[in-house]
Amino acid sequence: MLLLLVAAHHSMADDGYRLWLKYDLIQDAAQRKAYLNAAKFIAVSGNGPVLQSAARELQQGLKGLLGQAVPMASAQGKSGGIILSVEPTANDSGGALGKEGYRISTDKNNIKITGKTEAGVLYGAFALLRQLQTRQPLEKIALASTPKIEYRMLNHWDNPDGTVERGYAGSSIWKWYELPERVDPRYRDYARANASIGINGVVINNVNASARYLTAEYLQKVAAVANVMRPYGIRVYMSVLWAAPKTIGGLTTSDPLDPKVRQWWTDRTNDIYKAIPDFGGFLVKANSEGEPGPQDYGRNHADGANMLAEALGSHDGIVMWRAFVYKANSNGDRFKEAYEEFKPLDGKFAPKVLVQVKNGPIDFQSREPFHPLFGAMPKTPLVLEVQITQEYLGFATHLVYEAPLFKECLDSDTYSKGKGSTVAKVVDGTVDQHRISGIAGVANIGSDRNWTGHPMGQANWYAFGRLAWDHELSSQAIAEEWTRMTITTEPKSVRTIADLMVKSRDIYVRYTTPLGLHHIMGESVHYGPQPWLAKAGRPDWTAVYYHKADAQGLGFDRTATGSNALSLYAPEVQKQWGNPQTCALDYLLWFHHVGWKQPLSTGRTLWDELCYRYYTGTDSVTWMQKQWAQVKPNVDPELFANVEGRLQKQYKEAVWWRDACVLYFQTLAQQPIPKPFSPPTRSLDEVKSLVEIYQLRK
Ligand code: BDP
Repeated sequence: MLLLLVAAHHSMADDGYRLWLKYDLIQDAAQRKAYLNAAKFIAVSGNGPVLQSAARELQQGLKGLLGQAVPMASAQGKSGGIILSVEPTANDSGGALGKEGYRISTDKNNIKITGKTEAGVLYGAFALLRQLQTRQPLEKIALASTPKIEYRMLNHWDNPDGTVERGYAGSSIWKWYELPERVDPRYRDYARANASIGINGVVINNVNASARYLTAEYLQKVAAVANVMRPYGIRVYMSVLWAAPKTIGGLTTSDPLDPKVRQWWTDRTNDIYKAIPDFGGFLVKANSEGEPGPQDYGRNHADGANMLAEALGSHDGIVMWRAFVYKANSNGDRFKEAYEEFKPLDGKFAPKVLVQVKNGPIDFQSREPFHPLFGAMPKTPLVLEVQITQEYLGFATHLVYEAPLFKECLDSDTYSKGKGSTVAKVVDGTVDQHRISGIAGVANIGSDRNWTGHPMGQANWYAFGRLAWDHELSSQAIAEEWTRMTITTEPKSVRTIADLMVKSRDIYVRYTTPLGLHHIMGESVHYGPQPWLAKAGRPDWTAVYYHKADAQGLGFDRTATGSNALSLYAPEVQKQWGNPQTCALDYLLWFHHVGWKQPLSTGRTLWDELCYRYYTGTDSVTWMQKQWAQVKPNVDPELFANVEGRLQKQYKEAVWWRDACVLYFQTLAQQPIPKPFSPPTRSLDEVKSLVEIYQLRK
């Protein structure tokens, strides 16, 4: 009996593999019946592969949610079913549906899912399933949606040897050694998950690229992956190594203006399209962090990007050229470097080139001002790159829901064409009327059974996709939707979990880098605090370069009296951040060196405010633990315990961050820890020795 009970309990445990596509039986019988009435059959007009995926997903989803199979049938003379149809000339009420948009309407007592393309219908099928998963009514359903951004991409930083740069969820999901003969069924589940949130492109390999993917052997493997992605409306892209003509092509140069080099890329590109007819294009990291690039030959980024655009020729592909660059020799402020290299090239890029810009000017910190290139390159379509994998956000240990971070950047006003020229509108092309637009998220996906290591990391993958589709969705709405689909539909628990998620990023910022501190994390590994780091491979890899703490105060003066990086922004933005008296406290130390005893708008001095944030931020992790404890009755036990354990660890590490930072800054500020907080119980040396243990992980 006991054994049986244990077994029964075990079979219910949720290992997270199914992500937000669980399709568990709806427990409320009345609700189930209402849905069944509207889903008596599925009819498909057409038989393209993407349409087939839509029908298959609906069958699988409805069977799980409703507890019985919904048959495929012809709609002739029937009602109460779901009809999928591609209508190239379809219009929605407001205007034309975009090529990937969908419309769900009620037509003669049937639910009709229409799109101009098969992909549109597939997105509509997922949208309909989402209605059931979140328990919305289906009567008189009328929804229409078109993605605001055209290229919605995941960037994998995966290497051929199966490791993942900055990956915290196991190894790469791509098993190159098995491909192309064995195709892991997991690839299809990956494609389903992406399609369900509208992602339509995946760069399969690391931006610090290996040339190997361009070899005939690997092209067959990549083609096998592309074959699995295609029926889900997803195209495959590659990161390329700039030096490939030399390393694998046997040429003596990789100069983009050399005719032999150009021919080599054209030939390779043609090879790729032979193997993968719908190949998406190239992503390039060049002349950045030691990677080769056109500057090695005295050429610029536009020369390099345009050469690849030329190689793409009449193939339907694009070049995404990254602006994440900083010079080998760092004099000055790294904040300004990408701007200085790229701004003069605006207007020089070929039409197939998009420049891919990180959300902030430094490097995926927990809070950054928006990158000054947004709004500064009106003639060039810019791809916004965000990092989903939590390199600077506590890996897969800390619970940090990233939608608020993404939104903060998307909603920032660049003022480039007057008020309302937000980063979102620069990126989606509306501000400067671009024909193409893109957004990319560095994936947090790995071979762990639950894909993302931290179970709540799934929400970051989900939120990225939903915002890539529609940047106007709110963080709160996405958190609630994901929670309902993934964890529980019990209303109070949904609210508690979504609330915890939405607040989690600010809490993380408070106990790690409050008030605009940045880049004070552990060297290379990028984990834990190391604000005392004064020596590294380059000055701009240290912490002291960024916080500039001294006996007088703290923070990087980027106004005219300092590096003047602030001058890269529009005058309205300069005004918003230029005065330390009025600059939002969240950005204060990004732009100002502030005296320790300087009173802030909160009434506390800088030193007291800093301590206040480190201490209350840490205490907030206890609050997160309490919130999580409350939802226990409504959450799968395996999932509950997983998150509970990680939160315990997160608390311990919040204390580590707090102690390290207040003790270190105290050596310069020479101020006591303000009441009611108690000084750390350990010494700075003790905390420093913890970092050394972490550094062994390098
Ligand atoms: C940094 C990562 C490094 C990446 C680099 C990039 O630490 O591993 O290669 O970004 O985006 O944040 O190229």
